[in-house]
Amino acid sequence: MIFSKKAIEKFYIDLDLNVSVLTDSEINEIREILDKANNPLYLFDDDGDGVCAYLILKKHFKKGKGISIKSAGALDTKYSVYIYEEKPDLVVILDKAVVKQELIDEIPCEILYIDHHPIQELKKVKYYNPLIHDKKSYIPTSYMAYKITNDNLWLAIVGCLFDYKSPDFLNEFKKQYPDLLDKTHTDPGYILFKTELGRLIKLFAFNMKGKNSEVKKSIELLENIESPYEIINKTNENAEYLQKRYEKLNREYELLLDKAKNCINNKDKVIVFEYPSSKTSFTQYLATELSYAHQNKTVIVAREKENDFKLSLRNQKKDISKILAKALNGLSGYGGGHKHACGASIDKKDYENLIERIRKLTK
Ligand SMILES: [Mn+2]
Repeated sequence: MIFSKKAIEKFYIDLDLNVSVLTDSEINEIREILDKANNPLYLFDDDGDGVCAYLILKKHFKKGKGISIKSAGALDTKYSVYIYEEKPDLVVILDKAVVKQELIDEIPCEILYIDHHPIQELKKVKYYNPLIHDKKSYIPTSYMAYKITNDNLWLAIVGCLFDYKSPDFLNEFKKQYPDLLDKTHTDPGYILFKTELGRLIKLFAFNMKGKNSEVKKSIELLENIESPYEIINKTNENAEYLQKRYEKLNREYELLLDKAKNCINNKDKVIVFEYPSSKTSFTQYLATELSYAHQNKTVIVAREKENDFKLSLRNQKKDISKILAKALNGLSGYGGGHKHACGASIDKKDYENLIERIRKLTK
């Protein structure tokens, strides 16, 4: 039997409706804790999903402060300084793949950890992860933030699509913002790389990059943006600043993308692209874009950093997280993530070996 494209898309959307997110009691518990807090400190992953999850919660509960944490590496005691400075009565960790018990042990207040990376065993944390209920689920953190608040649908859309997920409320978004997304589009890759909405998502993601002081300013400005049109139509100074920063970083990104495209060998099933640490890190976004354009290939983007390479790996068809775990066995490195998108760090001495192993395992 041959299914029409529409029927297939509908099937996937229906499937989405059945995934378990968090339970109602978990959602209520989070709401109660956030209602009660006076000065929550949010520590969020500095990608599109992390920042949107933060913005959704901050805008709804209207209190506390947010600090973006670099994606590469764990949330560890390096970050204790923020706890001492801000003296929060609640810490909310969002979208961080790895959190160290040593940091948790130093935090004197209650901790909420809301995430969708592989499950971690931690003590003294209220931990919310949809994988606990359904290990096949793929629910971005901004999706959960939206379920907690029922506010700022557009931010949830930005966050989910950044994480390559078309959520079940995409149709609701199309109803509310018909000029931002044509109703036929559901493919996250298409929306990300071929539409105006995709450009908005990129603006959020790229504003989390570059100098710390500039990232801080971008976060503050984003907290005061009320609608996507403010940014798209540059209706105020804040929006202009965000657009300017985006455009500057995007020029850098486009150059890198061109370079990467020139490295692609049509016959090779693996794309490997390396770039130096002197440049801004575009590893995640670049890997996703290359993977969308080459859906039958494994994509590895590697950024040189001191003695290591920081990698982003993508494969739209195969379970790259299993392949990565196997390939890392016995090497000086670590990594993990989701089924089709992973990150890793590897000592330079083992880098070539790791790439060779991934080549063999993805054959
Ligand atoms: Mn995420």
